[in-house]
Amino acid sequence: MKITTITDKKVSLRRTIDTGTEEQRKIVQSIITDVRGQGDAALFSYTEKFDRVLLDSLKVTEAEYAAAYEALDQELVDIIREAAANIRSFHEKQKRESWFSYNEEGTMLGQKITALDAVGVYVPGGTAAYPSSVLMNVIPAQVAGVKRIVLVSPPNQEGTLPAGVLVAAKELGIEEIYKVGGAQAIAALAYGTETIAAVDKIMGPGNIFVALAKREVFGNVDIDMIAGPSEIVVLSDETAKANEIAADLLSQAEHDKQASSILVTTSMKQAEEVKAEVERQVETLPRKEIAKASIEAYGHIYVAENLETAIAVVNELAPEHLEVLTENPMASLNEIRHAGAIFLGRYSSEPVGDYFAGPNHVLPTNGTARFSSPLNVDDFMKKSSIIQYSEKAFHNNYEKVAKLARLEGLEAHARAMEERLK
Ligand code: HSO
Ligand code: ZN
Repeated sequence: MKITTITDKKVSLRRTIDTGTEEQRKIVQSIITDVRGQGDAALFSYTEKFDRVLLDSLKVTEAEYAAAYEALDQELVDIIREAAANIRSFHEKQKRESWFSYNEEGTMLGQKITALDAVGVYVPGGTAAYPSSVLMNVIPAQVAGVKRIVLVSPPNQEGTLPAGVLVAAKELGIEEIYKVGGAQAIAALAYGTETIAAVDKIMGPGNIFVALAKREVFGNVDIDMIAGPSEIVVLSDETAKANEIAADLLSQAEHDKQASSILVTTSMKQAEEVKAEVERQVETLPRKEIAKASIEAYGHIYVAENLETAIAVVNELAPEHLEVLTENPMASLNEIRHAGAIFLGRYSSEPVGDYFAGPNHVLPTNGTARFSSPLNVDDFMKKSSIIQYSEKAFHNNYEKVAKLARLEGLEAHARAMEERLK
């Protein structure tokens, strides 16, 4: 890990989003065209081509669910239930109500809040098929009141999905789950096929083809953020323990070779200890190939001259996850402006948030915490404005409206007002 000393508060450390190559975009466009033209047939043939399995049905069968429960310890099922309850209760607090307000002229204005009708959640394949991400994407949708929630995920070589994903889905009462991944799954969700009816919004992370497909169908349907590789920044002073910092940095480094794990500290002594600890601990990890590559390419330690400068660096990075391991974490909260999730103190190790505490683990990456928020209930709801003018309000105001209309040269607008005086 490189160690850099920072004395200037104006550092420039932004990451940018991978927008894919021209060739990748072309592939994605032709997959989408095929799915729109051929429906299910295209899904089966792309699944055979990319996932190397020929399915006879896209739907998960009851036998597959039964086998999934068989494969998981009851203790784990109970832990999934407890995590789900924590996540649900956190998101229940976010739920907003419609509101209506009356003025003395008898006019009523308001906002009617309505859940989306149907959403699709993409669950990536391989080792990134996380049951926790099923919980994090589905529960806020359920709290919002979304009636139809569809899961899609690429099948493994046996033509099924990981047990943890199936159990998490079943625990949440998901009824539609399809074995299809990649750009073809996104196209199916956006445009519909014989088996998969189209949805209104597509959630969930995926590889570059999934991300490009989401961009491509955006507008026809809504999408969530385009998630980048996981990021963690630890902000510390000399009171934090190097071994704990190193372990937390590695927790995100193991996600992805492109993940970024950064320490911003006020102590050079600690910086050197953390560097040594990361090098020691990484060797003991099952996913050391990934973690090492990530640390090598994107791991960094910044030593700031004081806490103020350190916080400026953190705000510049605008990380997905920020751990504050200083003597008084709460005292810095006010100055921290940009981070997806902020973990205060040594007992709030990042994985607590990934799995269990309740806040969402779908968070803004790539510095987008400057302008966006964790996945939340609002992402599954939309608003309609309500306008009910009274006769009195109309008579007091129609002329003003007509004048504004004529200022814009829109005579029919003005006459619509005046028609009511006849
Ligand atoms: N840290 C990841 C989420 C995750 N971690 C899932 C473990 N499983 C992105 O926030
Ligand atoms: Zn994680």
